[in-house]
Amino acid sequence: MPELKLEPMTMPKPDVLSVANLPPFLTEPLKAACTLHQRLHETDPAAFAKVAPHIRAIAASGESKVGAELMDRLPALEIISVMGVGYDGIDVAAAKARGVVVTHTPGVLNDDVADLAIALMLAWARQIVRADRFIRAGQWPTGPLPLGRKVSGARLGIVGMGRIGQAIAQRASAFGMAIAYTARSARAGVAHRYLPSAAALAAESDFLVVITPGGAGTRKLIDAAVLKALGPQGCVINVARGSVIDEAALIDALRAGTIAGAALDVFEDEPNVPQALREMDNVVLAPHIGSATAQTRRAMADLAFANLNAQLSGQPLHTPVPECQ
Ligand code: 8YV
Repeated sequence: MPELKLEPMTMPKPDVLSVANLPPFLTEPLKAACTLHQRLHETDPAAFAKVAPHIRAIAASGESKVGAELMDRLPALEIISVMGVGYDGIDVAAAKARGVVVTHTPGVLNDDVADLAIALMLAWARQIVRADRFIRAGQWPTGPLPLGRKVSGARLGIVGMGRIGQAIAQRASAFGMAIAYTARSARAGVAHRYLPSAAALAAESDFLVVITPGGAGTRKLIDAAVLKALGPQGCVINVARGSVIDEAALIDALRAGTIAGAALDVFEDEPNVPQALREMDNVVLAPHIGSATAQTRRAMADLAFANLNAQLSGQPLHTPVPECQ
């Protein structure tokens, strides 16, 4: 009688939908542990319709938008794992209503985003980008670069005093800056001066750094009135979300000299940056690189994977968003 050979029983790999352009150090472990469908809902709707009922997890970035319509097509969905601290693009209420947990990656990117806020402030005030262009264009022999602005000892207003806001304050203290902040309420354990509104803070700031979460609660928080309060010597630095600043009002204020300048890492409609901003000399621009170092992106990817893996293997989550705790 021929010997009977039994195939070992293998558990099917869970189906995961990626809704972002995620780095290989996240997609590689995902591919090893799961069947990864890279943006299939956008690239191949027919194929997506077939796998949608089996998808148990979404892998997203801080910029991803995941609404109720997509969730409705995924009846087996258990988790949306965001590789990013911000999750304003995820409809968390809709997720909770469907029993779906949302996780993010707080903590591991504080240093990088705070470093970038300081770098942008210095780049604007000390005209680093302009100085570089000046030399490359062969202008040094024909005249000096106009004088810049002193940062050490200046007044810094921080809009949002969470983990990253505190990391910015810590760095600014080393520059001898006079630090004040605004937030929904004064933060216990933070010694800096609290002001109850962005306008009140702006009125007493040379540099206004915006680092508050995005979403409906902070949309256009920095409006024409706040920019007017900041005044003609003031500079606004945004490392939060484009939605927090009224971009049209910002462009008007920069044009009219209502404020002196801006240093921006985030925009209302990324990756599209208004032509008006791109043409202005008193603006420093960066393409949303707050957490974009190899070390930090890897740490974010590890945490995003750990959360997804924990959910799919029935383990406790590492960093669910506050609403899901
Ligand atoms: C990244 C971010 O742009 O953490 C956030 O909220 O905005 C960023 O760090 C992105 O999420 C990287 O995937």
